[in-house]
Amino acid sequence: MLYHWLYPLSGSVPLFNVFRYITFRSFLAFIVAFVVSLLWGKRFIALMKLKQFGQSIREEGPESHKKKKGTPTFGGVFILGSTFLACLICGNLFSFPLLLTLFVTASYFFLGGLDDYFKVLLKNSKGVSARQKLAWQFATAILASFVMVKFNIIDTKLYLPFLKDPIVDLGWGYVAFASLVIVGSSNALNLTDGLDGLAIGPTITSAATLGVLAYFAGHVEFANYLLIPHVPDVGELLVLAAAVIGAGVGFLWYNAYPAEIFMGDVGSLSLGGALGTIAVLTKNEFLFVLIGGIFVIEALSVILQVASFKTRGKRIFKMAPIHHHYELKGWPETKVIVRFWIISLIFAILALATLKLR
Ligand code: 57M
Repeated sequence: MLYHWLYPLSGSVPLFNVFRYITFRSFLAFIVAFVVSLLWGKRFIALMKLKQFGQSIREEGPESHKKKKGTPTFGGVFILGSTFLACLICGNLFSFPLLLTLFVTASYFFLGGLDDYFKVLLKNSKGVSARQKLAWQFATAILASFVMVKFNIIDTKLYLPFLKDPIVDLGWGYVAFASLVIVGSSNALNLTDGLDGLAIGPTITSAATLGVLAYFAGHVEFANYLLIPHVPDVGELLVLAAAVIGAGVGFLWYNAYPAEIFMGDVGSLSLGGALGTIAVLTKNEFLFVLIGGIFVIEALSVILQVASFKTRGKRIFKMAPIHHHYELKGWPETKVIVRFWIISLIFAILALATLKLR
């Protein structure tokens, strides 16, 4: 809104010219989201405690998790609330990439919120069924991807890291591919969200990396120089990424071990959806496997564990997702968390390094 209100006045007030710059508005979005998330978080936790909206803990899980019973959840409400507010204040609301990413995020926010509502408030442990969740996730992702292709917001070609030319043009098939990336990202982040701060750490590193990539892809000269596809208007996603980082750091203040609040599905499904959509809109679908490497490893551990158990009757890991495996091996929870953060940081640096190797 500041962009829409103040930038047009820059003729008479030259200072307002700064609102033209995505970098300036991103910095502002980070500050707004961080401060709102930090201040709102404190009150939100107190409210959740008062209402006794706490997490129930599965019996079959690691012993160390039993003491987490009753920890307030729904933290995603103030993460995403602060993110949306920061985008509203600092973003260019005429940017289609920004609007589409906010659409997917809001839709998954609603889905996750409904699931948490059933699980926590109605004490229905199953929440929304897996099938219903997938149907909603795919419907949203297909609609968003269709709009991207139909209105030529992005092309339908696939680009691999290290190669400057696309490998194949999927045509309308790209809608299915993009939807898989978005839904996969949402669910992988959800699986990662099982230890204090474990999901928000890699969310912050991934958002930072994707934000930088969005800025480059949206800038015609940088894109040409780096030999990456140029996507008009996509630079605005740096504002969203910065808002996610700010809100995420504010949330981490409370979610750091020992957590005072969990983000809930309302947070994990929507943040995963947001990252997946940014990866698609910046044409980094494959590089996202590296950027969000922690999410990929967590999801793969579940797929392998379930496949192995079904076909051979044996487990590969002591428990999946893989963070439980390390917990059961005796690593303290904080060691697993910080080591996973370190790995996600290394993945982010490696991903950015690929920019110069084309
Ligand atoms: C949700 N959520 C946590 C919190 C958070 C297919 C199967 C692998 C699915 C998987 C699953 O359901 N994963 C998705 C993971 C839960 O956290 C809540 O859920 C939200 C995220 N959706 O925000 O509201 C628990 O995680 C812990 N937690 C923290 N700190 C945090 O900041 O400590 C969460 C956030 C919380 C808290 O204990 O209660 C969850 O795990 O439920 N299922 C599993 O993860 C289960 N694994 C399993 O069944 N493995 C089998 C399969 C693969 C064959 C195996 O390996 O043999 C385990 N989950 C748990 N205990 N909790 C089983 C044991």
